[in-house]
Amino acid sequence: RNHRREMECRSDIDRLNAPFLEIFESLVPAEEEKAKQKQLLASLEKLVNKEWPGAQLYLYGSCANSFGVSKSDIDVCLAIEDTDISKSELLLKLAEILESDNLQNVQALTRARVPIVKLMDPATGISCDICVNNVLAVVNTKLLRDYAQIDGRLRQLAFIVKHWAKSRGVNETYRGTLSSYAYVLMCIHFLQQRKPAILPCLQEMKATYTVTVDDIQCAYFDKVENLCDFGARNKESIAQLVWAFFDYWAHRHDYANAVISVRTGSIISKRAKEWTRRIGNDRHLICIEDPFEISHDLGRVVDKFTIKTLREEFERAANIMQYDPNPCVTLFEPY
Ligand code: 3AT
Ligand code: MG
Repeated sequence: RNHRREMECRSDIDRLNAPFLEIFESLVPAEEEKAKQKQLLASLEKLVNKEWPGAQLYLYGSCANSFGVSKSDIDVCLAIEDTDISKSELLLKLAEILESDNLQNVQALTRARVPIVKLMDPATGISCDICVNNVLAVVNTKLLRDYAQIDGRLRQLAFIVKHWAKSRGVNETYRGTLSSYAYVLMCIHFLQQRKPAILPCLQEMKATYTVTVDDIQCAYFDKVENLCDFGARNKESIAQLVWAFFDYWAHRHDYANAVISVRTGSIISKRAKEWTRRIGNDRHLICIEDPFEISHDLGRVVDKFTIKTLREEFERAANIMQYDPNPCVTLFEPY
């Protein structure tokens, strides 16, 4: 069991850099698209302020964490204090306001794990999910964005991994596979573990940013402009990193005992977290600790069937990176 396979990287790996970078570039949203998102946010805020003058709207998720591919939906958080109505009533009221302003497909999902209102703006074609007072998501969005500024290879790797996961159908939490947020954390963890490290562990450094959200202290070093040559000693190319990422999740990760933890910049044991037993629906078959909500395992959506699918997909990807003559095509073939 402890016999880890030591695989050599294929000898022509760097031949794949240019095509991987091309894929990355093709996924990055244009400035024009970002501008449209900002416009939509501003007009939504104006509308909301007619009913709730003190309320503010924040972008979060991939449109704000710098891991968003073009044509993504946008995630918006409505921050509102001291309302005397319940969250469900608030969402229903919000839906009513949006609908009367001619926004399309307006739908309040008050019973979802994270209750939201969905809508589509016909002027820009942008779809949008609005949640209420989900401040932790705004903070984890900032953490991801800050990590992305330290070394450009994180954003390249995460775009390629997300694109792979969407192409292969393993980016669907409602079907038991992982969220985009989980994949980005897997990439950050992986780059923290490279030797020499490509990313530091911001939560282990002296805190320059501190907020308390729902009794959770969120604190980390956020002066990332001072860290922009942190990863410079590591010369690995994007093709090598894509190869090593899939090799890690196919052959090196210890699924039985290990929890990946971006918060500590290391691996911790399932035992230490008491994640060894199944409790309710939480099975802990692949363990990814949330950086702030540390009792939250982002792998808990994965069940005994989907863990198999996931691991087969990691193995497929690792094999392709190792042997396929044309990995930049084969990797993303629809399933
Ligand atoms: P896509 O580009 O939309 O696939 P995303 O990063 O926007 O990627 P989601 O739309 O799934 O991902 O989620 C939006 C944000 O919500 C991302 C993260 O800030 C937060 N989030 C998502 N899932 C969780 C979770 N399980 N725990 C805590 N925060 C989460
Ligand atoms: Mg999103």
